[in-house]
Amino acid sequence: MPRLELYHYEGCSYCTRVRDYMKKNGIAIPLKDIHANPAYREELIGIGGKAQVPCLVIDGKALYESLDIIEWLKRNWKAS
Ligand SMILES: N[C@@H](CCC(=O)N[C@@H](CS)C(=O)NCC(=O)O)C(=O)O
Repeated sequence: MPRLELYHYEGCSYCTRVRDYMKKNGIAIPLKDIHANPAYREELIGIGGKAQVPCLVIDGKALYESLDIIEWLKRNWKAS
């Protein structure tokens, strides 16, 4: 599996959509809350160019859009 990280924050409904999908499917990915830790927000802007969440970072590349993230997980997630 590539290296994965999900940038998100609590209270973001699009993030909840992705986290709920992950929970339902037993998917564990390191989470980076950009409100709890403003350094993560800066990190995300450095990677993807904007602070929009959710964003799944796949081997250092940003994938924005909750539905695209879920689709990517459907196609690619394999528990290690
Ligand atoms: N269409 C996007 C919407 C994401 C979105 O609007 N996220 C909000 C938080 S709930 C956000 O990050 N807004 C700040 C920004 O876009 O810079 C998705 O489905 O992921």
